[in-house]
Amino acid sequence: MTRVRVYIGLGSNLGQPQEQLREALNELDQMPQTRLQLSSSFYLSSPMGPSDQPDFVNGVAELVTELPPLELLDQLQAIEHAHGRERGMRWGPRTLDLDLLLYGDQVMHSERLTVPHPGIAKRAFVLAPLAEIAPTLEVPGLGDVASLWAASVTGHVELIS
Ligand code: ROI
Repeated sequence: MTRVRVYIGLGSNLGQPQEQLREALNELDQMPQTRLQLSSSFYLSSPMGPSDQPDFVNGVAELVTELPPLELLDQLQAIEHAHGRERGMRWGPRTLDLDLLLYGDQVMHSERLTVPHPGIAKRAFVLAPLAEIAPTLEVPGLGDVASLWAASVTGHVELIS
């Protein structure tokens, strides 16, 4: 099997968000045929979507995996589920969100999965941690991460740890 480098966006604004992210990083490293390579610092970010919810803690992880995209997505959703994630209000608060941002240099669209993640180009809460660990990474069709981060406008993001 080929080994593919993938990037996962982590986010939480319920139930001790930093703990949620720390546990999730361990769980990502324990997925089958997958290793955690790098993780960003954690960032506090103002909520995108309804503003009457707590600020988010966000981070990004770099993994190397042999799992095909949809099997990786299944694993990510199982971890979200184990953290008590309920599919509630659109753009509402959540205990743990794991977004598959990039799967190698692949571009794919299906009912379950769009890669690169459609929000990647604009969201400062994704680009700040991604630029920390992979500034020169090319996002297929969009350019390098550092340039996208410099051009991003949405929301306040600050380093917390
Ligand atoms: N807002 C921020 N700042 N960070 C997130 O991870 C995040 N995730 C979401 C919504 C609710 C859209 N807003 C977010 O799913």
